[in-house]
Amino acid sequence: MGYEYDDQNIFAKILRKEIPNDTVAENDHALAFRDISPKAPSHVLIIPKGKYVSFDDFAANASPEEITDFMRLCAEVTRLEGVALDSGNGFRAITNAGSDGVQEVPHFHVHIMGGRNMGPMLM
Ligand code: D5M
Repeated sequence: MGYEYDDQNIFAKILRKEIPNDTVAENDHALAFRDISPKAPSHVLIIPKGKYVSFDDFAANASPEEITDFMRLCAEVTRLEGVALDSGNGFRAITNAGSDGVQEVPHFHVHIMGGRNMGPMLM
């Protein structure tokens, strides 16, 4: 069974620079930019530059270099946004997958949200 990637999704267009984004940081394999509709004072999305539909697709199929660059960029974002635990008050990192996860954009991304108490996790 495969993961069918839609080249017309909005994050693919961002990666091809067809539409603008508010970049926070990037490295060889990942890009971080501000969410267009922030749910917290700091709300950043981290995406791999490769074509992965969801967390499970990325976790199963990305290379070690892609996974490392992705995770390191997540860490860099928490530091840049002042929410990392060594210097700030923390954050919430989430990823939505598929229809039950209510994923809107079918290109794997992690939300990092902070700058306020995020409250209890929704059930
Ligand atoms: O969330 C997808 C997220 O992507 C949602 O929080 C809005 C955000 N979004 C959608 N379009 C853009 C653009 N163009 N720039 C920045 N952020 C965007 P999901 O986890 O898929 O439900």
